[in-house]
Amino acid sequence: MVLRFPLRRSASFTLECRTLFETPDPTILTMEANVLVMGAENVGKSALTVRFLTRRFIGEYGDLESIYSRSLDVEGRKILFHIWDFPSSHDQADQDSTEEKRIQWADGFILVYSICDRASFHILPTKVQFIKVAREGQSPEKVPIIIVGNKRDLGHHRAVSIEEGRLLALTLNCDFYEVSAAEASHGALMVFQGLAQHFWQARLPPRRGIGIRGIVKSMSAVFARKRTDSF
Ligand SMILES: Nc1nc2c(ncn2[C@@H]2O[C@H](COP(=O)(O)OP(=O)(O)OP(=O)(O)O)[C@@H](O)[C@H]2O)c(=O)[nH]1
Ligand SMILES: [Mg+2]
Repeated sequence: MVLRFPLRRSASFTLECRTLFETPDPTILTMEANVLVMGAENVGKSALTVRFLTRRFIGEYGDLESIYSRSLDVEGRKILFHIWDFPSSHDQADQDSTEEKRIQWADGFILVYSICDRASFHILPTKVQFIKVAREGQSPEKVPIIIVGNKRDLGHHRAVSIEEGRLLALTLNCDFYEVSAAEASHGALMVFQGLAQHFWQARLPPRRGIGIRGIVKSMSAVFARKRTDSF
């Protein structure tokens, strides 16, 4: 089956077979996984994504929507992440069916809030509930959700304590990290390593997922946009 639907700023993408396969070195397993980054406006979804992709913090990210890929070696195993980052304004404008498609595409979810923005924290239970309803029947192990409190460097503006973050994650059966995408890259790395552990434990079965070969925008495109100020 091949499905196509439009992505803002991307032509289309195609459903292809995703596989858990062995590379030429039979001791190294490789897996692919789709990750959806969600959360309120301005919380640092793009900053966190770009940190993981490039280890850099570029400050302003505009309203770019894209799916990026990066592979990560975790304990001798390789995982290829496809990461869908979209602006929160698109989320609000979207119909439920688009949100539903994104959620069905994903194998795992990163829900970002800003520790300086209480409203961005308060929307998380609704988001988690939406995911759980859309993916009903699949155990939490098979649909990992990571809650990330970002902007940890802005402690003087803190509006959500780390204990509240931990408690909410515990209540919703999610993992939890507090990070600063601005300050360092290890927080973003930890988040994706945590997701990788879940995927390996769940051993994603080969199934039809949305492949993105040929349409993934490279990070050089991101920086090209920035250079021309047309971000
Ligand atoms: N101090 C600080 N600023 C951050 C951090 N992460 C992101 N920012 C800033 O917060 C603003 C929003 O970051 P984005 O990554 O664009 O936020 P977003 O969630 O992708 O926003 P939308 O795509 O519009 O929904 C930018 O000015 C970033 O530079 C952080 O960890 N610390
Ligand atoms: Mg963004």
